[in-house]
Amino acid sequence: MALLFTEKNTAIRQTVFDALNSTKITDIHTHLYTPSFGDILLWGIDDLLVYHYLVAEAMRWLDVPYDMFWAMSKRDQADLIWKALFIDHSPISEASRGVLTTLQALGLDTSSRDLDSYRRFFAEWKIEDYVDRVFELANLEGLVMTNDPFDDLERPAWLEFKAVDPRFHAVLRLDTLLNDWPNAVPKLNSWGYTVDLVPGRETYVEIRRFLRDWAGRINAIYMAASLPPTFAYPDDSVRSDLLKNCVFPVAAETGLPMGLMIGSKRAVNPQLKLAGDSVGRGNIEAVEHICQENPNIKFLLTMLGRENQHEVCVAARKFRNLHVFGCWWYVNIPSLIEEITRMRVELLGLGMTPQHSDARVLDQVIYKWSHSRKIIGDVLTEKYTDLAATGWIVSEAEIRRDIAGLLGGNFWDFIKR
Ligand code: RAT
Ligand code: ZN
Repeated sequence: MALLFTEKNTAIRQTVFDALNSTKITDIHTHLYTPSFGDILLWGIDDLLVYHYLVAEAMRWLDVPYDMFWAMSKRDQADLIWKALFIDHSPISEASRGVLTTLQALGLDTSSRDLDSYRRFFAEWKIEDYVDRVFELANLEGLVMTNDPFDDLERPAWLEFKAVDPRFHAVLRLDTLLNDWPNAVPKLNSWGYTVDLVPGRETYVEIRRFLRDWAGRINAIYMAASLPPTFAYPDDSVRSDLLKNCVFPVAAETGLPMGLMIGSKRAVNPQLKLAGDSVGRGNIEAVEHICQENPNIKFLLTMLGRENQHEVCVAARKFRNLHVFGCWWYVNIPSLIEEITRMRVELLGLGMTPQHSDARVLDQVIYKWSHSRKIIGDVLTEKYTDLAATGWIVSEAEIRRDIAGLLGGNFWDFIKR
């Protein structure tokens, strides 16, 4: 029979970490691509170094003009960032430490600081083998991509029907459609969907057809959009109109959940490109309204503002069609992952998905998961220890069950519900 925990935090800790380390993860939101899509799947030391989280940090030390930086080769940019963030200063930010955690896990000597030797290491790998190695090191079972049909780099790959690695699940990302309608309209028309700048009945029909077509083509497991802090619903915007008349009806009809990622303030400094987006506090009222109005649709929710995290938990207590996930982007740092995970456990118990990686570079799943696993483990150890103090006996099998839920099982249950 099961192991009993009536005291010792150390025994609990051991069991929690054994379970965490041996449970395969589904990473429910990344920006990675199936290897058959070619160069848009980023990996290796130079891509790790030019990650936009690090670009933003390096730019604070560099005085190179933005244009000049962007005109440089990836390798030269990486050299600059390496010098600014790893050599001239100690790499203690979360994103720079992450590079070192990754290199170390791959067996490289981080004490050598020998960037060229790291480059030689990556040059030896074939991507197909490397994907397997990274999955093994991160203990991933599968991951979820971000797939926007308006992305000119990605769209052709889908239209050519390239084989998708079954570990890579697709998500129909609706950012362009919902956040940039004036630019979406001419493209949709050129693809054979007859839509008007001022949407009406005919446009709704066509957008619903577009959503069904693409959800089917990419075999999407959910739809999603990142939304600004000002996101309101309902309001008199085209976005609300499209959500109400196109996205929600298709979600209801297909059973696909809709992912809401609220709080990204785009291009606060456009010269930083991808690194130039910021954060703002979002409105939980919009989420409450949406969940209330659409009890037959499932919603995934993550919010970017630290200030929103408490009300997110409370909202999830009110709506069982709402699944909270991940510590997104600027809250994906150890101090806040700990705070948010503890808060979620206290308010929602195990009914959520505590983390996703948001990896843009394949290798990042190694550090993002190793750092998060440690924090999730610390929080769970504390909570099971508190439980033991009440006299409740938790078995090892139950701890494993709970952790399997947190690392992907709850997400799949929600998707399939
Ligand atoms: O975390 C990131 O890399 C951001 O740039 C965004 O992509 C964000 O995660 C998003 O999904 O919009
Ligand atoms: Zn993302």
